[in-house]
Amino acid sequence: MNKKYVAPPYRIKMVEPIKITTREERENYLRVAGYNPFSLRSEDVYIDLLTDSGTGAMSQYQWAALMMGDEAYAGSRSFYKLEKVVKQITNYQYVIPAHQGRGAEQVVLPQLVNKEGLYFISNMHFDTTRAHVEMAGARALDCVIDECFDTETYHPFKGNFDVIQLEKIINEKGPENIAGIIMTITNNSAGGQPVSMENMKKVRVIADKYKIRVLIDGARYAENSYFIKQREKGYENKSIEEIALETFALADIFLMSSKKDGLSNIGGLIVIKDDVDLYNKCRTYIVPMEGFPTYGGLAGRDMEALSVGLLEALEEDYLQHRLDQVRFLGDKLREAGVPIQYPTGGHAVFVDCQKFAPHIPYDQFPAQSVCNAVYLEAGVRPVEIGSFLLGRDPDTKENLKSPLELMRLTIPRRTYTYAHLEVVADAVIEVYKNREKLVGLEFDYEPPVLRHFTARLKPKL
Ligand code: PM9
Repeated sequence: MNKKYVAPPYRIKMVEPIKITTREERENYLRVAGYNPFSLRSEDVYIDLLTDSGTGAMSQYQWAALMMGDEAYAGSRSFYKLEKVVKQITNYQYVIPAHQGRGAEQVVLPQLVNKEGLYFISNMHFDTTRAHVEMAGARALDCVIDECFDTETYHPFKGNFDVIQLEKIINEKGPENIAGIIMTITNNSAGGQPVSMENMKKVRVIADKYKIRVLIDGARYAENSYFIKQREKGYENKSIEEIALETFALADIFLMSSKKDGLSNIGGLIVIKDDVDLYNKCRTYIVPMEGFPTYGGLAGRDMEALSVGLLEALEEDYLQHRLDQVRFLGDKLREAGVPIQYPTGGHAVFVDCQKFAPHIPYDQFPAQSVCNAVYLEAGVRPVEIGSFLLGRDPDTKENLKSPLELMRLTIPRRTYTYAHLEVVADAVIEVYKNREKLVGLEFDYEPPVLRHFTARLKPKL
């Protein structure tokens, strides 16, 4: 193993067998799945890189903690343990659990939309966040720096806000029409790319100037903090905990899918700095949506596992190995000439499919076509992040053209080895060599919301 990539700071105590299938079998599975890897059965997948959400391996300390779960409906001991950890990490006052990230979004976002014609502005909204913004009756605008869309050129913080554009949008729409600024850290949709502390501070200054609240969509805030430590001047000697605290100080609300940097298989968080009115509204609204405010859709044991996982995710040895795994796969692909979002981000390698399959038009979903080919090649399941995911304009109903057509090879936490990632690299490189044979896709069935999860497609011959 190349010394540039550190070995895991853990050893294996339990194994989960995975099945190797033949190409013929995979052709059948994919056809039955409507050419949408979301509809594959996981037992028909050899290496599952669909998502890093809830797919990581828990530590012995988390498994042990599960046994301590207090399953009381109200006032569970496990809730108070979770609350203490979250307050320690964030320095915020109010904590409400939710069953996962979108559970937190469905409770909080409608509270912030009190009239028609409101907007949220983000560096880049994640798809469920965008969906909840729109379902609450507002509109979601993205304003990330241009460098984000230039996949070849190095930039240490491709997730940064374009702060000039941000202020321009606020003035155009009117500050009274901006329901919130959402800092998505890391910026999932364009490569798990980090946002710098300097940039977040500038966003806060603008938000204060126009009296707009700031939300953190922080599913991967620990990875973001590690990038800040590695890449931003002045943070080399700060701990990840210190960087995280400084980050949270810049916002008012923290929404978390804790299936990522919570190192848990399920869970979400609503964390509010000091707005007691908002907290009370969320506490009321969560009851019919998710459950009583001391469990919010989680079992007591889930809250126990999360309390431990949140702290483990801040450990530097763990973060270094995690980001090295992603870099390892990215380096292998780049060395073979495969176009990827460079530098690699926190949780995945994103392959640039506009460059990979330029002969497939955006509305025939080039990245989805590459994902399917990689599955056929080696049983590896990637996911599309492009025009298929983006969906249609809510007003005109036209297919939106994504600025990037990406195949995401998402690395679950503490789950696969460098050897698995070599298999993945070989598969992608093989498909790349035969890329002119790839064909576009068309709909067989298109659901009205978040279509990429359940749509059925067929090759456009
Ligand atoms: N992200 C992901 O794979 C899981 C759903 S799509 C397979 O990247 C951010 C930045 C996310 C995110 C989920 C959510 C929603 C909010 N913000 O999935 O509801 O990356 O826990 O979180 C996924 P939940």
